[in-house]
Amino acid sequence: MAVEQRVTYCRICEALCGLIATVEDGRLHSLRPDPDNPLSRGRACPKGIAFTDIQNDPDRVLSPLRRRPDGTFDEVSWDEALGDIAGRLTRIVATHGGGAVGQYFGNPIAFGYATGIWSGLFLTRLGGHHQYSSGSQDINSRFVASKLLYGAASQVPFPDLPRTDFLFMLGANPLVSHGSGVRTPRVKDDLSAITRRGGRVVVVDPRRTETARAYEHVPVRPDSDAWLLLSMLHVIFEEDLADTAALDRQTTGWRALRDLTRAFPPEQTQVRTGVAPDILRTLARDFASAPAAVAYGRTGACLGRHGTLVCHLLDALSIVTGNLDRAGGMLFARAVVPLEDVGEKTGKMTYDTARSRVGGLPEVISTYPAALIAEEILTPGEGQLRALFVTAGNPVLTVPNGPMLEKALGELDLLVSLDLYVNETNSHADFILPATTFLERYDVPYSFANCSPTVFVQATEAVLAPYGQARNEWEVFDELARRMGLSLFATGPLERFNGVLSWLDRRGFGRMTPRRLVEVLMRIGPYGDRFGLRRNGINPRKLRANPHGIVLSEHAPTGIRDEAVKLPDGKVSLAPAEILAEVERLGERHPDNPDLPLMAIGMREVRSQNSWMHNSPTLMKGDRRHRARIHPSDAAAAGLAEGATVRVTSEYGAIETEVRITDEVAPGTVAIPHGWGHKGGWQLANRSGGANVNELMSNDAADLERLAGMSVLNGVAVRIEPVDVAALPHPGT
Ligand SMILES: Nc1nc2c(c(=O)[nH]1)N[C@H]1C(S)=C(S)[C@@H](COP(=O)(O)OP(=O)(O)OC[C@H]3O[C@@H](n4cnc5c(=O)[nH]c(N)nc54)[C@H](O)[C@@H]3O)O[C@H]1N2
Ligand SMILES: Nc1nc2c(c(=O)[nH]1)N[C@H]1C(S)=C(S)[C@@H](COP(=O)(O)OP(=O)(O)OC[C@H]3O[C@@H](n4cnc5c(=O)[nH]c(N)nc54)[C@H](O)[C@@H]3O)O[C@H]1N2
Ligand code: SF4
Ligand SMILES: [Mo]
Repeated sequence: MAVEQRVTYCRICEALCGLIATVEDGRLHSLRPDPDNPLSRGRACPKGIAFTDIQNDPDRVLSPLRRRPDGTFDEVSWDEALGDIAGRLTRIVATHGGGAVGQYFGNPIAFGYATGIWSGLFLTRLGGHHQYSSGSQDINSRFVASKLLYGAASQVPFPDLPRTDFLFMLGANPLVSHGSGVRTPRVKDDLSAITRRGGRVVVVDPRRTETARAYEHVPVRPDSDAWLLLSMLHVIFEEDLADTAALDRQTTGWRALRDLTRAFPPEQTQVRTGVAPDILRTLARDFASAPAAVAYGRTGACLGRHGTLVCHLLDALSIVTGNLDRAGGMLFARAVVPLEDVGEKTGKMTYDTARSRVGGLPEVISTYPAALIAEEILTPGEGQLRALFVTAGNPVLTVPNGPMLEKALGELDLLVSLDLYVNETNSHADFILPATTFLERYDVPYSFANCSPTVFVQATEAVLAPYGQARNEWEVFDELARRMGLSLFATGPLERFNGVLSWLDRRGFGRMTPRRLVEVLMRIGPYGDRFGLRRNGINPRKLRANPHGIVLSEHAPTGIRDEAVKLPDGKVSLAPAEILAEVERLGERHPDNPDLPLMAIGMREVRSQNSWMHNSPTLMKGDRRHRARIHPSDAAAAGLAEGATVRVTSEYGAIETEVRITDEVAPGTVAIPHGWGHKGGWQLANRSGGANVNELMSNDAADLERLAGMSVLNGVAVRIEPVDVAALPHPGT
């Protein structure tokens, strides 16, 4: 028996922890943390280790599936599947034009560099513009804030955790999520090191989360962060705590921002936020006077009714206190693989260059709100969506109003999915194509991996040959293009990479693959060897020789604002018109609905990954069920006992799930995890019950966050009531 240990890294979440795979005769035996990975140093979370269950899952799709009229699937050959898909697509494009074709790409795409580029090229080559992603349920508001502040949608500034004295964290729970928008595989160590050296970690969150519990918690009412941040800025300006020298040097518009905050003293915003003015004032003063401080937020900041504004104000807090682009503050990312730089330089990281057909919402880096997919399918007329590719996504569970999307998917002329499983979305597909897992492909991280306080790079070869007939996603798009007689590179978006491409051509590199592209970019990038011109630079050979990864610099660079900010004057724009208008709109909040007195927010669980790891026996061990967290007083008022079934009703839908009574949520707040309520090909997941919280969310264009078209998933008005009368508490017991 051939047993081998192979060094690689996990691509489930942004920590990208180092892993060692034990491979026996071509099959994965087990995964363990890599002690020699310089960043994760022998740490991995339960999901990373349990990925063995996914890799070897008997429910995994390992050959192409084609739908039969009765809704079941036949296994077919790749040749047959691709031939059939190419033929059907060709007919759709001939009849309705390329504008009828679209794609949704899910979260796992962000962990590899190849699929996004190739599927994007394919769609653009067809003339399609219906592009959607999980980003509109995740981070697009952050991208838009960056576009407005820095002129660069790809700049997601991150906290310099190893050197900060004050981390102000709003709407993130890294002890569970392991960090997002900042790469910090040993996040617990990084946060505790801050307090150990005398600094502070303050967590603003409606729930007393795992992270809030470990540090200082400031409870806040859901979706009130804009008011809270405006008040913090108010205090900082009012008490002359702003670093005006830095503001003059680095920014424009700071006086307009200051004037704007005048209307938001903490005494007035308390009714929204629930934060006492003295607490807020002290917090603002402490933040401003810390030697180095940084404000950081993630999905809790991004998914409310004013997500873009909140992201903007969070950055403003760091900037106004002179903490931008300096040690211990908020840092710009300099990409090891400058893929997105190419996009920025060639004007491809766009915002609002076009509007959606339905709802008129702006594109964000060429994608539209995924909440609109259902209506784009159902609304007749020019540009109606008729053929959809779903790659590594499960929008029926992760996008608002899954039931409507499910119905709409059935109206498509063609639905093709590339996935590991039959999930709740692609169970409606005409074809499910088996994709490789991350262990079955070469990778080098880019994008968010650059948001790393220590500059680091690691590349990995595939540690396993694809199981069954699984194929790399990019190869599927490459092959479909070939069968349809399309060249992905002749014209279209790869014109952006034209310099690189013609260079490759001249050197006789042959067939263009994503790996070639990425290796060239890495070599010409800021840490690259420039093909021999820079001796210490990295190249593919060095990466192969250092499989645990290479620390390129202990600290991320500072003083790079000129390079990072892409606005014409090179300065950060603190008061763009869009943001000013959004502050104006803060007044026009939905009136409170007395029938829906509670507010639902999301939460993540250590042993879940959105909707797709509930089929792992290891992760589902014990008492794992879907539960809504409800405060004892709300539970009592509704007559709900621990473990009872609760009906949660919003303006848009209702779900039933189990109650978990806990004072970690404040009265009036209900925290419900997403990604449950399974009915796919994953048998254990199906048996685990639970409900799809996104049935409570609105997919109406008018309800989406206006600047980025974000789904509003936090702070959603609901009411609760018992379902099972038998489970009501007995008087006297
Ligand atoms: N209410 C609420 N809803 C939310 C959120 C929330 O906080 N609250 N969070 C949102 C966020 S942040 C996100 S990112 C989205 C996620 O939304 P999605 O990306 O739509 O959903 P996932 O559950 O991540 O599903 C990923 C799919 O990809 C498959 N997969 C896994 N690895 C691979 C691979 O390597 N290749 C291929 N082809 N397939 C693969 C899985 O089997 C699964 O079917 O959910 C969003 N929805
Ligand atoms: N274990 C695990 N890890 C994951 C994932 C997973 O599903 N499971 N998903 C991955 C993905 S796709 C992502 S994008 C990241 C997300 O990474 P994080 O954003 O760090 O993850 P969350 O746990 O959703 O943290 C969001 C926090 O915002 C809070 N919140 C909700 N509403 C509000 C509000 O109105 N105001 C404020 N201030 N806070 C609010 C929630 O209570 C929650 O604690 O996690 C990644 N890591
Ligand atoms: S924290 Fe867990 S899921 Fe995320 S990269 Fe590390 S091992 Fe993988
Ligand atoms: Mo996400």
